[in-house]
Amino acid sequence: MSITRFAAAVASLLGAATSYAVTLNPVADTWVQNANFANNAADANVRVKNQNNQLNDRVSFFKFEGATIPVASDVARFSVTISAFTAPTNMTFQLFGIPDGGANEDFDAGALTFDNTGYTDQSVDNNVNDALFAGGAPLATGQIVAANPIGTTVTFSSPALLNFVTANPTTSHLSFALTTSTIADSVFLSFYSAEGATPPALSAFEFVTNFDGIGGTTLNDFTILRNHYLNTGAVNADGDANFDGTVNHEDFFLWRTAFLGGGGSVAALEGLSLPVPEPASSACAVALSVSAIALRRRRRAT
Ligand SMILES: [Ca+2]
Ligand SMILES: [Ca+2]
Ligand SMILES: [Ca+2]
Ligand SMILES: [Ca+2]
Repeated sequence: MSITRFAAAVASLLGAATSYAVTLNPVADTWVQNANFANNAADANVRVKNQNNQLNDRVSFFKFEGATIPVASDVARFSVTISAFTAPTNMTFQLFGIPDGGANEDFDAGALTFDNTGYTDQSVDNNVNDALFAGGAPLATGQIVAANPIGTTVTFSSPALLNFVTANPTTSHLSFALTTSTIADSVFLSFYSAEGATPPALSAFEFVTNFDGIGGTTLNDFTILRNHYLNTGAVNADGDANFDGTVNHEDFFLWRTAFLGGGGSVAALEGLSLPVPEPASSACAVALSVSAIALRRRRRAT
């Protein structure tokens, strides 16, 4: 084995998990408002709004440098965090992708206005012309409810978003428009901008079930997952295969798929069990390791 190949093999065994997950913040963002020509590029917030009289209609724009997005990603997520929410109401948001080479894909946040974005349109019900965006429809939608406090994060994730993100040429920006389809005259909603306390984030990653970075996906990785099962604030090394911060049944399913796909035996699953803390989640856990839980119940019954 050459030194280069040996080094690559060692790197592979060490399993640098961070190379599978990339989280980006915008290189630029801003919000535009109908009948308002203020420059909002340096605002610590971005805003969306949809009014009956159209005057305060607001749409936000985000630009990312996407060159480091893993092309084999399994999931892509876009998230924004509420920074202000008065006269709150239940709201639905639409995340649109600006096509490669489309108008203002490389927008100048300091110059963007409602009149010159190329996409904003007060005559349609969601303030943007859907047909001009990638795929002619929202890549993903997100919701908040009136009770959501400041600090609530809204996450957008869908196959269309994943496709948009992974198909982006590395020479091209990843740019988005965020609008709301909810018409509400008095609501005042802001999300933190790139200049704010909790910036918008675009993440893309491959599932990683080799939690210890050693020897592929093995029973040792299951032990790690079990030891952190139902923990929040978790990282991949704790068993969080899908990078959502929680170790749960979804991560177990991913581990199981990878374990069996890598030649692990079904028989090896027989003796495994996971904590079952509450009835609501036990249905999932039972589905994961039926035999193990059935055995435990039988033992308890005797
Ligand atoms: Ca900004
Ligand atoms: Ca692009
Ligand atoms: Ca491993
Ligand atoms: Ca997880």
